[in-house]
Amino acid sequence: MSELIALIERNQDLLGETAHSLENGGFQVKSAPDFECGLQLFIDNSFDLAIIDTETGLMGGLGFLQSWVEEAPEDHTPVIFLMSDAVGKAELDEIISQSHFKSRVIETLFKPIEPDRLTSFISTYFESKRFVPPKKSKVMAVDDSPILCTMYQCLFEKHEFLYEIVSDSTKAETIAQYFKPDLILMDASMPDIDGFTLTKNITSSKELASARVIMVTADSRKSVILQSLINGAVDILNKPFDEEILLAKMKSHLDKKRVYDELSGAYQRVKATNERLSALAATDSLTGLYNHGRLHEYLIKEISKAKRHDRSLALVMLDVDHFKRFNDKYGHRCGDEALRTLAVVLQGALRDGDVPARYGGEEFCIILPETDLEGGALVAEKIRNVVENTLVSADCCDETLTVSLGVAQWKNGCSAIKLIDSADKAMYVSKNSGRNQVTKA
Ligand code: GH3
Ligand code: MG
Ligand code: MG
Repeated sequence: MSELIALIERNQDLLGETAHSLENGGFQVKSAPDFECGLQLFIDNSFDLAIIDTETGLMGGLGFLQSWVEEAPEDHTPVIFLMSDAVGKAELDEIISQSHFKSRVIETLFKPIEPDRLTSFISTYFESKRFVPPKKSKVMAVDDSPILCTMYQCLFEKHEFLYEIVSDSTKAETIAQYFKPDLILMDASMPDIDGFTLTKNITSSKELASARVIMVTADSRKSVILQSLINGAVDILNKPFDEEILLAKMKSHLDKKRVYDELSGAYQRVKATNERLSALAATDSLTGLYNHGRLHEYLIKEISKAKRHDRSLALVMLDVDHFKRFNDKYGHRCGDEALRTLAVVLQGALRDGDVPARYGGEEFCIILPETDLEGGALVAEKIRNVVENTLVSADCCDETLTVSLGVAQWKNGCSAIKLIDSADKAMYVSKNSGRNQVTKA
């Protein structure tokens, strides 16, 4: 997502050219020609950066920022001031350094300003904010030999790794759990617990599954190599080893680990976004209930379950009575609030497993698994009664609404569409018979 920039500039030409240049640079821009409109922009949006013209007198832009700081002290939008050269930079810096907002002002630029240079300055600013220095690699060595431990320590210090050196194999697992190494140099043969068992235990824990283990062993037999790999090591190094080769192996595996971490982080982010999107796609934004599309999917599944297990299934269709009149009287905002309240009432009146959905407009649908026509009619009557006695929106009115309902029971061979259709027809019978009632199909 591109950054959103506020641009408050009285000079119309500069405003237009700067906005155009910023948009070409990939930013989103919202602009205002004066401080009054600017304040409204700040109230309505959350900006990543604000460019504010101080205009002729110094206090214009600074005064504006001061009032915004008082209005929204929690907002920390960084600011670039645009200055005419009427006031010296030293004087301006002095005033800013004494202000409450000094930490937010990242730059003051003097006119004439070339829009494209300003855009490139801002691009560099955001790039530097996005830059995260690569983190130091964490390495761990497990070895009962004091000589090797000392040698590892010198090597890790020299190459600035974050490290842990463990000579007692019984402590290795615990230390690995809290240190979370990227790479482990594991001695194969140790008293108490051998390197194979440790490797297996460590790499089979979820948190350390991606840690790279290099088995260090004096035994070069094929069986040892196989045992190392089977237990989760990614490489083997034979003792005595050359320090350069050890370092080359370490770097190669640490590089691979870094790429793996980046990819798996990106995968997790994409997965989380997809989950959010599919939840959004399945729910109605006003009420949070399942939407029309999801209702159909769900109903088809419930019908096949009812068929498979020879169970009953009922469907209730509900339409708010005279809702147009309500909207006309109290306005759509209050109407929306009433629909939200109705959704809450529905959820409260239903048992686990019953699924309410917004069919569309002021029409709702409820799937009632393991419920027959009589049971469905009882649920519908309960809802009718609760709605009739519930204030729909304490904020805008002290009215209650009523609803008309139709109930249908699924029968073998009946499709989802047919079932909805028969509940709908029953609901219209309720409408035509005076509303605020339940009709069975
Ligand atoms: P009836 O008793 O015959 O159902 O009358 P009604 O006025 O409820 O029915 P009609 O179909 O004439 O009008 C439905 C109204 O519902 C009109 C429409 O503006 C309103 N409506 C539909 N969706 C929404 C919504 O999301 N928010 C609000 N506030 N109103 C909505
Ligand atoms: Mg209606
Ligand atoms: Mg309707």
